[in-house]
Formats: sequence, structure tokens, C-alpha cells
Amino acid sequence: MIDEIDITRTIIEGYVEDFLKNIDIDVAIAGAGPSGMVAAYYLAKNGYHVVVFEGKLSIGGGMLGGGMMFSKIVIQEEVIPVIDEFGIKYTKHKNLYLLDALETASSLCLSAIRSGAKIFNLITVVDVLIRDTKIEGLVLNWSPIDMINLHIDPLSIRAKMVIDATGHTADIARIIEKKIGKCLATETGGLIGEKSMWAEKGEREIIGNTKEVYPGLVVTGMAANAVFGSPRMGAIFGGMLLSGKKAAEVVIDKLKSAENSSF
Ligand code: 48F
Repeated sequence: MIDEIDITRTIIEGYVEDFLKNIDIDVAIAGAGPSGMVAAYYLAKNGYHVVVFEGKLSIGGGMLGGGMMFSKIVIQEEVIPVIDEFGIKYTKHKNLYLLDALETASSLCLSAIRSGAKIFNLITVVDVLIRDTKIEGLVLNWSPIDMINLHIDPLSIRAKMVIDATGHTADIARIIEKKIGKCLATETGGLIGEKSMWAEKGEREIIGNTKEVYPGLVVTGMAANAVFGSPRMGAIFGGMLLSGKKAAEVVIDKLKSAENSSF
């Protein structure tokens, strides 16, 4: 016999157990778009305790819609090794490679989870924990609470490093600028804002923009271009994937040097 109360108990106990395992971690990532999921995959693969908090019901961010709802995306030649690592299919068209947007987003998600990353959906990052001018965690709330602006206090998690993978809105860098002022590692100290579409330039600049922008906070993906004032690039996703990989490398370097300096 199937008892509905057993279903309820199993789901709630399982979720709470899972959540409690993920409140004091190495790396917290805001956003399960392509850059966030790639960063999560490489961090988990290297043995780090990494958790992604995604505000929406769905994972994949802007990748799911492809270009203007044609659910295809393109990448460049140099990204093929990353795509092969995730086992995603592609076809060649002149100097571009065409991928299915849904296959790509779901492959990134499955690989991240299978390599040990945890992804929570429907949770919005609404603030950060800052101690002695370093980010030390995230402040979270259920997305529907945030969306309808109910007056319900959030809860927090602790992380040694945070990655802002929130895309065009660059929510985490924006929160820091709003709460602390012009303290970001940009030319002006503020969030410069993304420029109009220029695929070539945006793709070229995104890797350089993927770096620590405030102590404890690394920006990746479109958030990196928004923070540093580089162009958007539309439905070419090579830069997003390479930026996620670079974000993981930057975070690993930071964590290793913090470990070494504590000896
Ligand atoms: O926007 P998104 O896909 O970011 P990305 O990884 O990739 C950008 C491309 O999709 C595309 C592009 C390609 O050239 O320009 O736009 O940089 O994914 C960002 C994810 O973050 C979530 C959001 O719902 C989306 O799934 N997100 C945004 N703000 C928050 C958040 C927040 N405050 N808390 C939690 N999740």
C-alpha cells in the first residue's frame, strides 16, 4: 500500500538532510546557467564541496532558449575539448559548431551533479555574508517569497569562496556595490555594465574578466562581462563554458593559497 504520509515524510526528511549537509561548504555558486554549472563540475571533480543555488525552477539559464527560441547554440573550435568532456554531440558549420541547447544544458547539469556538486533550485541569493571585507557566505530565500515580496527573513550558508554566475544581472556583485559602495576590482570600483552585442569582442574578453572582483567573490559568464563593461555576445556559448572552467581554476588557486598560508 502506498501511504501519502510516507511520501510527505520521505521527501521532507530527504530534502532537510540534504540541505543540512550543504550549509558550510568550500564554494557556493549563485546561478545554474552554463557558466555556473561548468564551474560546479570542475570544482566537484577536483574534490571541492560545491553547491549551486538557482533561483528559477529550471536549470540552464539563457541556454535553454537557444537563439531567439530556436533551441540551438553555437560554440567555437577551441571549446570542443570541454564539450567532449561532457559527451555532448555537435556538427560543424564553417568555423562554428552547432549544439542542441537542451542536450547541452542537461548534460552540463547531469555531469555537475554526478561529479559531486549539489544544485538547489527555487532558491534565490538575496544577500551575502561579509566579515572583515571578505565574502564568507550567501543569504538565501525561497524564490516565490522574493518574487512576491513577502516579509519573511532569509537564512544563510557559509562558504570559503563564492562565484557570481547570475548572468546579465550580476546580482552578487551588484549587491556588494549597493551595500558597500565602489569596492569592486574594476576601473571605477563600480559595476560597469554590459555593452551592446559584439560576439567576437565579448567572447575574447570574457576569460580575462573571469576573476576575483571582491575578496572571496569570483565572477563568471555574462556576470563577468557585465561587471567589467564588456559586450554581450548572444547565442554563442563558448565563452560561457570556458569562463566557468576558468572560474573553477581561479577558485581552486585561492583555496589552495589560503590553505598554505594557514600552516
Ligand atoms: O543567464 P545565465 O544563463 O548566465 P551565464 O552562465 O550564461 C549567459 C548565457 O545564458 C547567455 C549569453 C550567451 O552568450 O549571453 O545569456 O552567464 O544563467 C544565470 C542563472 O542565474 C540565475 C538565473 O535564474 C539563471 O538561471 N540567477 C540570477 N540571479 C540569481 C540567480 C540569484 N540572485 N539567485 C539565484 N539564482
